[in-house]
This record gives sequence, C-alpha cells and structure tokens, in this order.
Amino acid sequence: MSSTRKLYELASADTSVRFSPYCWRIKLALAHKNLSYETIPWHFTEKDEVAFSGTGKVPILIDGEAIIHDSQAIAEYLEATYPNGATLFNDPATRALTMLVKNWTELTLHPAIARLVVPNIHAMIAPKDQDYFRRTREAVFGETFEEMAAKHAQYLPAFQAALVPLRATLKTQQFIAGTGPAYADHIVFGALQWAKLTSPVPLLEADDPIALWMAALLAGYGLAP
Ligand SMILES: N[C@@H](CCC(=O)N[C@@H](CS)C(=O)NCC(=O)O)C(=O)O
Repeated sequence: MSSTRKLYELASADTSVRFSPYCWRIKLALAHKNLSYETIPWHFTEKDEVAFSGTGKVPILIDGEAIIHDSQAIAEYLEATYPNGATLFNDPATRALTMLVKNWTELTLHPAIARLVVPNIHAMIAPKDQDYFRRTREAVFGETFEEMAAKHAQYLPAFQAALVPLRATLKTQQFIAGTGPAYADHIVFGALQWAKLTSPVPLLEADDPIALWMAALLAGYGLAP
C-alpha cells in the first residue's frame, strides 16, 4: 500500500527546495499518521501533468485508487481512511476550532507573509514559471514585485502583529492542539515554514517560542530541520 502513495508537491528551480504552505500541512499530517509516501516535485506551470486530478494546484495525494486534492480534503481523507493512526482532529469540538485556525492562517497570516516573500519566491522558482507567477500574484496584490520588495519594512509590522496571539499561546502550552500536535499545528507550521524557506531575511529569532515549537514539531516527526 505505502509504495503506491504519492504526493505531488510544489518545487523551486532547485527541486530539493519545497516551500508550499499547503504541501507542508500534508507532509506533517502524513508523518503524524506514520504513513510513508513518495514525493513528486511539480512546478506551477506543469498543469498538464496534474490534469488527471481535476485541479491545477498542489498538494495532490494519490493513495492506491484514490486521487485527492485540496489540503483540507486530504487531511479529512487521511483521518477517515487511517482512523487507527494518531488523530488529526481529536474530538468534534477541536475539529471545529481547527477551522478557525485554518481561516486565520489563510486570511490573516498568509497575506502578511506573502507581502514579505513573494518577490523572493519569484527569484527562487523555475524560469519557466516566472512570468505566470508574476502575472497571477501581481494581480492579486495590486502592485509589482519591485514595489512590494521596496515596501518590505512597511509590511513587516502586520506579520509581527499577526504572530502575537500564537506566541502567547505557545508560551503556556506546548502545541496549538494542547500537549501533543494535531492538524491545527500542521496548518500554522505550513505557513511559517513557507515564510522561513522563502524570506530574504530571518523572520523569527532562534529563541522565539514559535521557532522552538516549529523545531519541536519537526523533531517529533523525525523530519529534517
Ligand atoms: N486550497 C488549496 C490551495 C492549494 C494551493 O494554492 N497551492 C499552490 C501552491 S502553495 C498552487 O498549487 N498554486 C498553483 C498556481 O497558483 O497555479 C489547498 O488547501 O490545497
């Protein structure tokens, strides 16, 4: 079974660099469930290669006969298909709270991070992806990458402010989900790992409780820092 599990994952020009926040969620979720898989590096414009899945975005998980896209759908598939592994959502109330974490991450944290890293991502991705990436992201943010990069210091406070409640939480409990990690941790980790791997400057101090939580998550799953 494990030999047939495959994860399509966003790759940079250097295909060993994988920074997608949504793919990181699923990599941690798979590790949490102790499921092995093979990753398939994928570039933004390789839409034909994933047409079979019905989406042009990753992550896409192939698990035997099942083809699932969208990180939330994949997490729910893993929880339903592998109920005997460690749980991703715990009880129904925690599952509901995980949606708040997802929406906060995607609607507050992701935009704050994007304004700091998107110009640098453009420099990191495969040359064949660069025009597409510039056109689509500049349209979303309403400014050129050059304008965005020039405003880096201006955009930093929104990112720092977004992290305040997370840092306060991690000062008093080990994980977002409590004494052990769960999918809520994976969601937020994905965003901050994306930031870490693509920011032109370090965004967290080494002794920041958030940085320590990220390291503990990776170490707990036996993943490389
Ligand atoms: N809602 C999707 C979002 C996935 C997504 O946006 N993936 C990005 C990589 S981080 C992507 O594949 N983008 C392709 C594109 O923009 O063309 C999920 O949760 O999986």
